[in-house]
Amino acid sequence: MDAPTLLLYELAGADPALRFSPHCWKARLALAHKGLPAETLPWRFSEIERIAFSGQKLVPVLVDGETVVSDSWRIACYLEERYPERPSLFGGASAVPLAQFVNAWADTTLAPAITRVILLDIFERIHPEDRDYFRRSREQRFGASLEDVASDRAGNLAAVRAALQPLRRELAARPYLCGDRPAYADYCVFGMFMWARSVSATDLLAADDPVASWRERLLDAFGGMARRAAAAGRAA
Ligand SMILES: N[C@@H](CCC(=O)N[C@@H](CS)C(=O)NCC(=O)O)C(=O)O
Repeated sequence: MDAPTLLLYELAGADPALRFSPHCWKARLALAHKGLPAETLPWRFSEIERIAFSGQKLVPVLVDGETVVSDSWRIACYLEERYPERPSLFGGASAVPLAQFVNAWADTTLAPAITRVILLDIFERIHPEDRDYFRRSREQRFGASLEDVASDRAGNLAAVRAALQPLRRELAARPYLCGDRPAYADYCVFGMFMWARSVSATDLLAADDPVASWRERLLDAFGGMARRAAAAGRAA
């Protein structure tokens, strides 16, 4: 029997091929890990109506037949439950809370630090119609202008590199966070790197950072799916 075709709504830039959301990358990687073909649909900040059927305003949104799931963590849990015969995203029930912790670390520690480095790059890459909303919502969130948030480039980049210390320590001991093979906890963190890679020419990692070889391995995973994706300043 052919695998079903799923739909994944992903945040896109002015160029619809540019898919930069870290949470959408987590969902896309989860689908690839499960070997599930999915049609990925570009979605922009101002297109709230297009995902109104999901009952909320954020992407990723996964549509699997009659089932609609939003939120990357909920999508991963849904895929694990719905497709148990396919490779496990977590490696067993007892590993789920740990993956959830890594996701929380990526969302609450890494993402805010990375945002400060790539904020203006995001602003430049999004559709002109999305810019007013993006500026207003993010300036409200930060309590400062986009330009002020991004002004200390060297300091902001140093903060990201410092925040990566737990990842650096673990990846010195094994090829992936999840062991010999990547799994969902890896994708939670790698999604953050795909976010930066998609919109910004700034490399979050120093050339000799041990995290870089893990990132290279994940760029090559699934036949180079992530490496081939549209990215700022890089040939597609
Ligand atoms: N916790 C959610 C976060 C989803 C989220 O924040 N999505 C962003 C894209 S990265 C979004 O849709 N933003 C729309 C907006 O800011 O209006 C998840 O993990 O999926």
